[in-house]
Amino acid sequence: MPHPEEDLLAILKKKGVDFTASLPCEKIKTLLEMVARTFRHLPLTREEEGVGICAGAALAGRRPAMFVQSSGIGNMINALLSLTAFYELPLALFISRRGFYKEKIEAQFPMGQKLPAILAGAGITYSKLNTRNDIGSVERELQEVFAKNRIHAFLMSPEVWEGSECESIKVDAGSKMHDESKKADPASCIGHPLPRPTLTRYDIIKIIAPYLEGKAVVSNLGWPSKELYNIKHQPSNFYMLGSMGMATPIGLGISLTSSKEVVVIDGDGSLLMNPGTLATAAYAAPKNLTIIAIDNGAYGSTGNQPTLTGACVDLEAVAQGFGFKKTIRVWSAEQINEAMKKPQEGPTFVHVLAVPGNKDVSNIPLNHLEIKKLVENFLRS
Ligand SMILES: Cc1ncc(C[n+]2csc(CCOP(=O)(O)OP(=O)(O)O)c2C)c(N)n1
Repeated sequence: MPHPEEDLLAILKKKGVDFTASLPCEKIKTLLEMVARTFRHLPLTREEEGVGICAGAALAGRRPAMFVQSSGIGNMINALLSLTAFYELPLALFISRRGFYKEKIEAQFPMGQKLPAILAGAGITYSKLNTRNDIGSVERELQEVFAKNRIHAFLMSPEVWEGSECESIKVDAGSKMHDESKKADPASCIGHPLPRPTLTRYDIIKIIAPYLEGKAVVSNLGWPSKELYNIKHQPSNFYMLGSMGMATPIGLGISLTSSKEVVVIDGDGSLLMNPGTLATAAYAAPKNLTIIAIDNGAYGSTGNQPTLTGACVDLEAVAQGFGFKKTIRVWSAEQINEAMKKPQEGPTFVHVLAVPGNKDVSNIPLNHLEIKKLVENFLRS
């Protein structure tokens, strides 16, 4: 019976890996749960910080391993070269390689397909794990990582996990992905405990949909965009298909250069990946920008792994701390309607508390260039 996740973790244990960090990819969600249960594990807000954290752990004598999606390498490359490689520190990178095997999301192609060339260009050695039969090769490479203090990337195809009989535990916000002993006590965190919401992202998009009419809308990658398309498609919707963390920056760019009203539908995980953009938005202060942060406390599009908003972060306080003067927190249909009705001079930050969950809706039948054309036509009209 195939248990590729267990086989991989057995090798990691044998080679003394004792510190792990991850940012989720849907294709390795079972592996991530098992890593978090097996090793000391830190959930990350951005792949790049993991490089720094693992460098610190390596300095203290640990044997670190990171688990990320191929897209995440784009967020890590400078730190990998100017920190880990430069100081000759060990780091094992387990990369869920997308854009390569039975890929349905075209936005995964550019990074996934060019990854070997990017790593080769950066002088980072890599090996390909195409099927579960390749897992055995990890042992030799891991030996080298820790003996010679270097980086090695394992490019793991989704095919490796096909037919796996490893059980996926049900992941809820607050599940085992967080090391409970290290978790902040919510009562000691500003704004926490947050009110208990009942609405899902889909419910919330349904409520705000009438207020989006005729506005430029930038929607976050993954399920949020699919749900928005199914609830209210309009030519002025910019559906992100990749580039996590860029929803608010894109909306900010539009609002600064066009007279249209702009609404960003962002997510907690994505805002935590790139929170500095809230400072830039507060500083630039476009009046026509509304950011709707749907905070379900989870990476909803990759399997509901909890984000830190469920543990210690108050996104409304974050926006205020970065300089937003107009912020509001809402969690019921009445409150959301009220917040959307009020004609506001922005920039406005609407923190909408939600429960995790995706609506089973169809894919967006437009490709990236069609989406771009429609939005360009709208913005330039
Ligand atoms: C750089 C990068 N890292 C990881 C991913 C995988 N990924 C895609 S969507 C997503 C979760 C987004 O979570 P959130 O912003 O909270 O929105 P939700 O899906 O919960 O609405 C992740 C981790 C990615 N696409 N890019």
